Amino acid sequence: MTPSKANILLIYTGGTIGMVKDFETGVLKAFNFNKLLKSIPELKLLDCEIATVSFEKPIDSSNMNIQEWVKITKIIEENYTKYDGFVVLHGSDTMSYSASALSFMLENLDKPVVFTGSQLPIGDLRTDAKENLITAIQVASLQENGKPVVTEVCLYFEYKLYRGNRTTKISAEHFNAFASPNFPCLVESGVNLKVNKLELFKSSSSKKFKTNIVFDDNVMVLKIFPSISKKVVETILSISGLKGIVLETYGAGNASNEKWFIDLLQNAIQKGLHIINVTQCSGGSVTMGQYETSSQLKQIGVISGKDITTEAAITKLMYLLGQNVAPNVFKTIFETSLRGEMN
Ligand code: ASN
Repeated sequence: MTPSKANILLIYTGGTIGMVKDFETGVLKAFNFNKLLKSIPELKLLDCEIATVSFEKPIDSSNMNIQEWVKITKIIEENYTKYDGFVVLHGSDTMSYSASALSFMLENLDKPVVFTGSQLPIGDLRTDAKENLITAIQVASLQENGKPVVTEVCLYFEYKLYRGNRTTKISAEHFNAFASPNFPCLVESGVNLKVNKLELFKSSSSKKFKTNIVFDDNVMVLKIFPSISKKVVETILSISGLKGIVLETYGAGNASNEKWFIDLLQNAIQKGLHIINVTQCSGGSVTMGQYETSSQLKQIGVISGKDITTEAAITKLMYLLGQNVAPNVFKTIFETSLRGEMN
């Protein structure tokens, strides 16, 4: 018996991939999906069935937010049993945030969800869109013994498939626009597709796929810098309704150990604010207690983000707050890898 062709659902949310230049202003704006598909006759040559669905109003990914993530999640949920894999066309600017958010919204995935996009519009002569889109579809179609090979939320860009919640956008110029500094790539596209099987995420196969669409936006990212003032930190920590902060610190999770700074953080934690320590470095991990400048952070109950990206940390925070995780276990759960987002 010949194996049946994979059924792929292509979800178009917007982004440069489908943009065209406005005649009058010269700015790039999201465009109609059907026109976009006509620009890629190669899609017909792929060995899979492709169905498409588009956001009614495609957006530049700078306008992404929780409501739009829920829209993508609902599309996947409603079509989950009908398709073998999903490819999400998305702007590159916030693609790492969306891939991270979706990794938490989609639980016990047993099918691939591959985000991709491009740096140049699909109609551009030198576009990177075609390779990204075609290979993303091929990756989503990969099957072994009738089962999808990839069963997680990923991001495909410029010959590499990454775990989505490990990525970060590193270039506004190069086609190679993403990096996954703390986790190896899952698939490399050369003459063949080389799958790094050992690194693929395996969710518990006995558990049923479900979605978590309640996210809490009472969060923020605070990047510290030498000379950050007491007034600024005090004002931020007293924002009404704020429930969690991703604190971007130096190196292995270090920050000033001036008394006013530690006192402000301690006070906020005692009042119930969750503070996550992530590093400003593009690679490596937070290790609180390695230096004197991080020992107090550990003592006052700051949560270690370990080697998580800021994108994954802020979306995980929104997710866990949305789940109403009890304060006494919040730290333990945050410090546990839920979708392979940290080591
Ligand atoms: N501004 C675009 C977006 O994120 C950038 C891109 O897709 N390359 O929607």
